[in-house]
Amino acid sequence: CSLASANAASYFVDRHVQEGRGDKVAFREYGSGRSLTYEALEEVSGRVAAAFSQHGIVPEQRVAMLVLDTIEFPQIFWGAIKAGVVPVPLNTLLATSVYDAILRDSRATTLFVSEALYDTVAPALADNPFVKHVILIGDGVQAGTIAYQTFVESAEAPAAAFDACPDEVAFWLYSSGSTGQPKGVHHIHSSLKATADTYGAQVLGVREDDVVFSAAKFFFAYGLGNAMTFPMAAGATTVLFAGRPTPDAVIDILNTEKPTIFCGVPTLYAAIVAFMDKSGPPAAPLRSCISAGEALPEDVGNRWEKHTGVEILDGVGSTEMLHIFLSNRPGDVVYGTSGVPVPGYSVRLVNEAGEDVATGEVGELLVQGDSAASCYWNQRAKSRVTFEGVWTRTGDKYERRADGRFIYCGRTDDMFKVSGIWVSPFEVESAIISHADVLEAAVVAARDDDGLEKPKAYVVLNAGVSSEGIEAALKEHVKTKIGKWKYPRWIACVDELPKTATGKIQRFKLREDA
Ligand code: 3SK
Repeated sequence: CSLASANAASYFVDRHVQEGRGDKVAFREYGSGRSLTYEALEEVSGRVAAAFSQHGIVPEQRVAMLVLDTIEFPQIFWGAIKAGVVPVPLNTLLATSVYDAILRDSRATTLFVSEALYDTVAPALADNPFVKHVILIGDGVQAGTIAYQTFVESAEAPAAAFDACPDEVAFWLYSSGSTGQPKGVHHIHSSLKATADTYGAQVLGVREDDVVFSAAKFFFAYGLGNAMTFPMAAGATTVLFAGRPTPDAVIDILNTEKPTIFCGVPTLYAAIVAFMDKSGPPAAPLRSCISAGEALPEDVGNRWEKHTGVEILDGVGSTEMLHIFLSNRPGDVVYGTSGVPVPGYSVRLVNEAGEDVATGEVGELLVQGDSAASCYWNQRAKSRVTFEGVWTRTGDKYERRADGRFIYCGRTDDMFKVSGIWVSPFEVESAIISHADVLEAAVVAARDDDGLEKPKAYVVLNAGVSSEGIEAALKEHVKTKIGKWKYPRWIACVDELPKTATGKIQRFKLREDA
């Protein structure tokens, strides 16, 4: 299986120059004026690949990337892949102790770090036995580090792509850990094209003339597909933003960069909708908007579409499957559902005995497709229960409706029974969010005086709304919307909900408190 063309960088990067698309801008940064053409990316990624061998960093070694969404990210990511070195993009919002754990777990020999993130990771480097090279991206200087520019210039000429096998590990991602336990997920060279050919081309339909902006960052599998591999597969352009995607920042990017495709997560869509209620929609030529990370509340989808005139394709994916495998389709969106399987993927819903459940019943979602990860690094027990032959367990509970659409019911660990009937926290949250005074909600099980489980809600109210009388109003609202036994017996108004960096609510933290 020794084919240079199986190296993912040959397809995503070098092919564009061979096909005469070298002058096209692949990436441009919002706010800085910096950009990168496909030809420049081919050249610099080749130099990065050569610089690895210059520094004794050899194929299969891991290089950690604590890198913001700037043009250096694709240079390093593809440079590593070209060299057969394994890039490990890291969530840029973690704490020092988590970087310490991940750097040790991955045994990365090299760390690329954006200057702004250096102080957070530096204490984790002090007694790390594996990291030999720290490469600093930015204008500053730090003792013991190599400036990125110096690293790139150490290469005399760009290197050609390493002869990779399609099944060979190309990169790792650490799962965002909604349970608090990051795991190194192994992805192979062919998986990148597998997601671009399926969801990227056949659902999102990215075209060469598209300009894509993803509020989800590169380090998240969702952002990596949205902003890197899908636009690059089509020869399109991506707008990069290194900062925090607040509603006003996103609206400004939509107004000034004029993307045709916008990729967000439900929390952000909810906040932008509240923002647009006051200041109106942006003037962007959007033709497609997508959402993932968690299920999009129906009300948020409807309000976004009312403001912008563009539907949101809500879908579900996972770090293990690399991107979205269930999705609504353009022109056939039903808010409140996750749509239907993406071409190239098949799904099953199973009960605890592993038997397929009937239409209308809740089961755990299993998925099959070519982009599945090969394993979790050094976690055999977890790998065996997640990757069962051709099927990957998602840990999500779903119901398949008679029309074939899938309805999210919560994580397997989050579901609970009230009076013997399953309650999906997500369904209760959706009902609460549909109240005009509520921005966000999270529901977990708490025990009443009899030791029985009942829903407890944590609620973030819209700006300026008083919490007086809200408890009774929300209880009544939920009762009428979804059924009497599902209403939250307790309601706590909070300023914000605990979330992973990618926007998933960390219900395990709320359960500890409940
Ligand atoms: O959580 C999701 O829905 C998701 C989607 C695409 C890629 C990765 C993830 C985790």
